[in-house]
Amino acid sequence: ETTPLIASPELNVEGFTRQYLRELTYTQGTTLERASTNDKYLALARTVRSYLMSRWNRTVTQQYHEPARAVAYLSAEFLLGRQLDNALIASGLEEIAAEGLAGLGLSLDELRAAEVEPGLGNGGLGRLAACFIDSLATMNIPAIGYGIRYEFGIFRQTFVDGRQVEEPDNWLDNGSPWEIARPEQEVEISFGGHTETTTVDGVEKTTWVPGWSVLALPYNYMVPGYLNGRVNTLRLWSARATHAFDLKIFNYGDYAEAVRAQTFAENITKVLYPEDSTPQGKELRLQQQYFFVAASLHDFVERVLEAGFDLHDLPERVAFQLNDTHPVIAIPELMRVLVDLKGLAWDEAWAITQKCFAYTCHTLLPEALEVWPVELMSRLLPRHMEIIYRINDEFLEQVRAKFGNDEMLVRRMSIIAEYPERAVRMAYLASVGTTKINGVAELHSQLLRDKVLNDFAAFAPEKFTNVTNGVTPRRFVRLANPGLSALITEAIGDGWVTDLSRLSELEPFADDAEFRRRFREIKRGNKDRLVTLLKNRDGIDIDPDTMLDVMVKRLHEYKRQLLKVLHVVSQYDRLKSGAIDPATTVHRTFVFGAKAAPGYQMAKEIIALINHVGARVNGDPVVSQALRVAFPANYNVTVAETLVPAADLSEQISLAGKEASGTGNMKFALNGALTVGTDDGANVEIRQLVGDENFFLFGLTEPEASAIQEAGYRPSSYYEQNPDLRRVLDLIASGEFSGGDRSVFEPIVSNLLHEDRFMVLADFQSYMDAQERVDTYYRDQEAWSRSAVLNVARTGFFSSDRSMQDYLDRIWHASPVPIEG
Ligand code: DL6
Repeated sequence: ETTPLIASPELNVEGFTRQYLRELTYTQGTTLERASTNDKYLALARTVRSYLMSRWNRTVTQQYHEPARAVAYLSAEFLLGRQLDNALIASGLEEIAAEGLAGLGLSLDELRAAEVEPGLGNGGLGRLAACFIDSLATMNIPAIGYGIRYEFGIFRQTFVDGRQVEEPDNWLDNGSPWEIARPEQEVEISFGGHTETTTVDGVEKTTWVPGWSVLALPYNYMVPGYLNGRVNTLRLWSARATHAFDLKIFNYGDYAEAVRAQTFAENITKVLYPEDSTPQGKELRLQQQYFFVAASLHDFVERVLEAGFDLHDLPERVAFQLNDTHPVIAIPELMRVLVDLKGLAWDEAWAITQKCFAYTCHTLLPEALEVWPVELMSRLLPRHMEIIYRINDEFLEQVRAKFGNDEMLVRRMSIIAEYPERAVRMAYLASVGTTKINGVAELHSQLLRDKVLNDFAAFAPEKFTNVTNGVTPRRFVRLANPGLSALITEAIGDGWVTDLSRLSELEPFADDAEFRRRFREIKRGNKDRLVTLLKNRDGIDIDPDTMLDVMVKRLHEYKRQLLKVLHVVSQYDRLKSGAIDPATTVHRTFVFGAKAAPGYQMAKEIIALINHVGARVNGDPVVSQALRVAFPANYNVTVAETLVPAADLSEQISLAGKEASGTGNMKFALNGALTVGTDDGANVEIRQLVGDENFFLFGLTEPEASAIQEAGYRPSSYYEQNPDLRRVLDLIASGEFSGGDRSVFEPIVSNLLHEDRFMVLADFQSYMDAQERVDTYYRDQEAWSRSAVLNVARTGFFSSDRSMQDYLDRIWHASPVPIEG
């Protein structure tokens, strides 16, 4: 390239202020006096962006010619959270910006609050993708994230009479300063039609004759490394019609018909599917998946070719990571590109494809494993269906060769399910078409090998590995918890921000009374920040002098918010009946945050129950002296950033063997909350690291739960045998929390008594006992804060930097490339 890289504005208060006023005046087109808060925020975002821009250009330029292997992370979700703060710390601008703005009479805090977070994900899976790209940039790995630019992200939740109501998330309405559209790099993506096979010189050649197509328009987002001068790219695709509209029909006067094609095309990236862990199998969803995957592969492959590399070397250029099954259609797509478009022989193409892809599974629930009806796949992607059939035929031949003609086994392992309808099992396609398959915590990876994908593990054991999840310490400690960050830095220096294992150096400070006092003071300050947030945002009053007992995560039966509710109801009952004294018991605030998938009825009932129990608890003059329930609506990344640092107790209470990993559990422990949790997901590793004495373990283990299920689980027997449990369930059934109406929560109670798929009743007593231990321990604030400090000191393992290093060592085999200059 011949264009000289223009240096960033000067990194000082004067340089910053000049650039800010330039952005406000010339880009935003306003003046300090006239500007709205949004104007001021947008100018600030663009100012910060301008500091990173030359580094971004340098990274892109260097990467283009870079022979090093790059990581391409394919994910239908990237739950980014607000961008401004992260860009500020990554560019080292935090203090300069605060001072520069103050000089203009503006408040950084006020402007940062104006940013609407991009909610382009449902929960853990999407947030994990966002942590991973942050870590890759910080670790200097050449990497690109590929995903979907949903016009509407995860719905905004409100409560009406305690029930969830969903509203559209129009996050783009106030402008989107963090994205840059690249219309000249748009890609045409086809669907439908049929295939044709011809024989040329005795060689069969199949071509796809698509029925319709749309354009994929890329938007680039910067992913700045922490103070290292690398700015990677997140490329999100947006759908456009191939032709704006039909002018002939328009002129004829049928305006609606004239824009029909456009509306149809743009629907593809209109909205994020709000189902978490339970795919709905909708046609539009498959369109979304193929749309972003085909555009991303095209984008990457063409760049590799343009840079002068050979397609046979593709595996040396890239590791495509499939974030769950959502992007798995990339496997037949790459085969189509290599065989049909680039003319490679099938076997050659298959060897390349298998080497390029790796697959991460994020679930253990059978219903969460995506399957697509053959009928739909054939109609929408007829050539891909043919390719999948051939992949399957060749794979099953290998199965027969390895295991003999065990037709039961062959049927079990077939990528095509025959029952209840013919369907493509995407997790199986992923297992066959990749070089590595990983689970997201030790226990999860073990259960994948032993249960969910056991046949595949027997077939190709070397493919299976584990990478325990992690979270980025930049966002979830450094930014979210400035007080604790400063204390840690004072004690051990600031190296922990990019090497979280250094937190272990804090261990001796757990025995230092003054350190613990300051730690408590910071926790108390964080609670004060939460008090202000909840008051201003939700009109909720909480008492910062109570224990903050927090359960925030998607609402799902397996996560067992119901078990938490049973605990709250039990405490309510005991306070009301005088069994415990409100003056002397440990005072707690139970904080819930959870969205339910709009079509998940039971989850929505549970939300209503939490809100109704909360209203009763908070409204009772006796009970509310000791207990309060707070359930702020629309829990999101921004709320998490204030809530997590304030928490005392982290609730991680899924039935063992159901939560793949969890990542909230890591964020809480890193911020010095103690966990009450089951032996599930990454809780297992958290407990091993922090030590049994600093963790409140309860509940069945996975083998115990499985054994009870196999023997025939009868939840009502627990009800019959446990008078405390009986009182709690009877109280809910009595209408105590529904204005006397016994029918309102009857479905919940009846489900617990007769089905209870996630064994809430089986774990009830053990959970109550653990909560007793929590209360006792909390009374000893010195002991509690010692444990809290040890939680921080011993959980450095859960940095997403470490996860990335594990992926690099075990799966990607890519290396850091510092950005020059
Ligand atoms: O790996 C990230 C995250 C885990 O921490 C959670 O335990 C798991 O439930 C979540 N999985 C999903 C499943 N989606 N699908 N399929 O969101 O992944």
